[in-house]
Amino acid sequence: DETVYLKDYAPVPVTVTHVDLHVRLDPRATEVSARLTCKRQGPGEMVLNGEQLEMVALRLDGKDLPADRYTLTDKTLTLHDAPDAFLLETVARISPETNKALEGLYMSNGMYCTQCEAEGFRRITWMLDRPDVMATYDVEIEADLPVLLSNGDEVAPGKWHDPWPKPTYLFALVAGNLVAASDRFTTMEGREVALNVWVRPGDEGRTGYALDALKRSMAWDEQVYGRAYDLSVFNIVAVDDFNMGAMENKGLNVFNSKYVLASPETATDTDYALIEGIVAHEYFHNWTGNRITCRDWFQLCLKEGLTVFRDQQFSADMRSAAVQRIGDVLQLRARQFREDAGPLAHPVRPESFVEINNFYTATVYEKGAEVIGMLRRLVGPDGYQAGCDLYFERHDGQACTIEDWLKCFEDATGRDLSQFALWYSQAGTPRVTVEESWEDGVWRATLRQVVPDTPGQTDKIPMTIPVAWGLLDADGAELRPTEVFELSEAEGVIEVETASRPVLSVLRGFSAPVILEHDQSDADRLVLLAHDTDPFNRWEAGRALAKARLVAMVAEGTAPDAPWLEAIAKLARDETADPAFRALALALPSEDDLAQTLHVGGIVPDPDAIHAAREAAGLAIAQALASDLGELRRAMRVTGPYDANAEDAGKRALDAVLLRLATRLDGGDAARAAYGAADNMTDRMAAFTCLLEAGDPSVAKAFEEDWKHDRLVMDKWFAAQVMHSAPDRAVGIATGLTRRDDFDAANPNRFRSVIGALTAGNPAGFHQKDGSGYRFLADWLLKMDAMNPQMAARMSTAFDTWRRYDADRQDLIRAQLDRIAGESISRDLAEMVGRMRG
Ligand code: BAL
Ligand code: ZN
Repeated sequence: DETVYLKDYAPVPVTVTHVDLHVRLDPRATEVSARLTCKRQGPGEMVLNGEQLEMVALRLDGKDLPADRYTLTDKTLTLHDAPDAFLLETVARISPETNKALEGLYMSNGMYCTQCEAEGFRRITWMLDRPDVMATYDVEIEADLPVLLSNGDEVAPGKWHDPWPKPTYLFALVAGNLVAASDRFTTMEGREVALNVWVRPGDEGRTGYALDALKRSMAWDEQVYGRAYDLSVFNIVAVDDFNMGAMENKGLNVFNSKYVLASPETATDTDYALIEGIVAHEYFHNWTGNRITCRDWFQLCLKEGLTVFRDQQFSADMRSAAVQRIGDVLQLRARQFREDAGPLAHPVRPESFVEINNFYTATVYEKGAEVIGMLRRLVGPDGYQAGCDLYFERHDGQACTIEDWLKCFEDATGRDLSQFALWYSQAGTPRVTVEESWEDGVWRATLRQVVPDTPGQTDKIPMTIPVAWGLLDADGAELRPTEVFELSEAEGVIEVETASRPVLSVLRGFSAPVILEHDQSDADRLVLLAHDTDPFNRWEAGRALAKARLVAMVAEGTAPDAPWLEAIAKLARDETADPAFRALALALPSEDDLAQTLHVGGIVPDPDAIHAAREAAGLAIAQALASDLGELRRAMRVTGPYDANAEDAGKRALDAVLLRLATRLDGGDAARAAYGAADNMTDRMAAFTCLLEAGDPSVAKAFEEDWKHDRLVMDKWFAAQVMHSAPDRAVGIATGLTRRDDFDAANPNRFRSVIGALTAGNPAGFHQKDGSGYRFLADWLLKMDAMNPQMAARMSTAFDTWRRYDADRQDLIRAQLDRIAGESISRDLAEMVGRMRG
């Protein structure tokens, strides 16, 4: 059994305090010489990790180590009778060119780069590859290449010194023919920092936004968290082949080029917003993750949940806080609620794993961030700041646990957080039901919570749930401003004396990651949609109304009703509301969201019926707004050159929604005009996807002609055709795309742009009842697993909702899961498939 358990944690008997690396780069025969300064801190053998390494030399204190003093396997190097203090020298040979797993040292488009989180360093050299071993580093890189980068400060060409002790997972090395866009930043402590964004020659013109986002992130972390940068240089490198979005290596962040490179011609507003958020996220890790790191991988949320929360705060400050919050909640529900409701549910801090790469999940990241948000609400902004200050002061330079984090808030505020800590250990999305009554001048809301069973966890204990609420009167005037009710038992009651029946606005700002069951009337929801002072709940009321309609359309075959359509049309025309907000309010709940809602309501979701209902609702909204579409779109016209700012982006977002409605009525005339007139990728993609939906075959050809030279834009082209095709054609289109010469499955972005676009972007296409979507995915998972197990394992989660569907679909999915399990597959994929089969 390869399962690792949190309860088994023990510190290492012999640690490493300094690492001296000499790396001589070669595509097939890179030589890594390591000198580790080792120190005993307890009894036991020293077991170093090392995988896919060829041993060239092994010396202890300068002498070759006799064979009886060590044991070497394909995973470990064990030293017998190691002394109290010694220097361990190893020389390893590795082959970066053939490394398609993109873990450890590999090559991407002729450049060398590394990815060490979580356990990639062991593919570079023998080392204690775990986060509680923190060492300083000296690195020397030898290669006939112009740019040689590693962590820390450059002390001579190709020689780097990192004075800040760090775990192996934060190590990085980059070498290649790169050029930098550069700038400077002076920290509040007066430190001069050189900032560089390294890209391939030709891409320099697309670095400005990332560089600007970096400077804003540095200033924000000083202002809001009092955290300054701590080296003389901060490097970002854009890499085309990258499993994740980006990686926070100390002083040398490595990014998927998709999240660095942007120009108005090639990137959309969404890309710009993601670049801003991810640049900030990786930068913020310098304190939450790097200076204070995790004791073990079970504590991953200590750095990830907190850093996601911090990047969400940053984006809210840079843009519209309301729009940011709605976007964050949409993501949370789409990915984390889905995960929490199925066979892959796990606590924010898991208690066991087989392959840690399988736990870089929406639960650890996004629910982890929600837990921080709840903590901040419970202790208040001042308490939160005091707790964070104490955390940075007390734990700088340490590898910590969730207990360490919470203790800082207990000590800073005097509050007992033992019940709150259940958010880290109990999996599953709590359900909170709200029942209202109004009698004899007293309004009462009874709140009840249930934490559902999840794999391996039953009979859960009530948690501390901060429920923000307020009251409006029937005309929408505010009766009670926002307060926080702490629901800490199975049941709680809020009572207010009021002469008239109030309208409740509950879970304002989505104050807790729970599923709310509140049987509110349409009339009350319409009041909230029009008047709630809490913008999140204004949007939420509209969403609840839309969901109720769509569920009835699917389950009962009803048609959308006039009052709802009128309310939506009114909101679309409401010039006092932010266009970005209106765009979000006009968007219908996703097909996957509806499938989950039906499933929870005891109705087996039919993906085709859901798709058809959404189409019908879209058409009805288009008809309700028909006479206004032209004028509304004209009002959204942005003048002047493209700017990625939130205000302009909001106008373009609303215009795109309106164009999609217009396309339902005119068969693509407006979209064709918009495509021709577009001077930026946001408008161009909006028109392109409308034309794909309208079934215009010429547009894909034209787009390809214009952009075939650009890998990132072509990723959009691949994905759009799959996502915006009719469901019964989606698998065929995806299959055709994978047969093209420019479909390179080894490139994660390209792989996701076809396979991920089908599974996540065209649910009715993926769930075709002949099982062709399931077969297509399984075929690709098996192919991908042989190259890049991490990627295959992540993509396999598309199967995790299989229990929602009808018996035929369940059988078809199970057959594919059984087929995969029967093959010789990686530990990564085996763990995922095993959990999904249950
Ligand atoms: N640490 C992996 C990438 C990220 O979360 O920043
Ligand atoms: Zn992170």
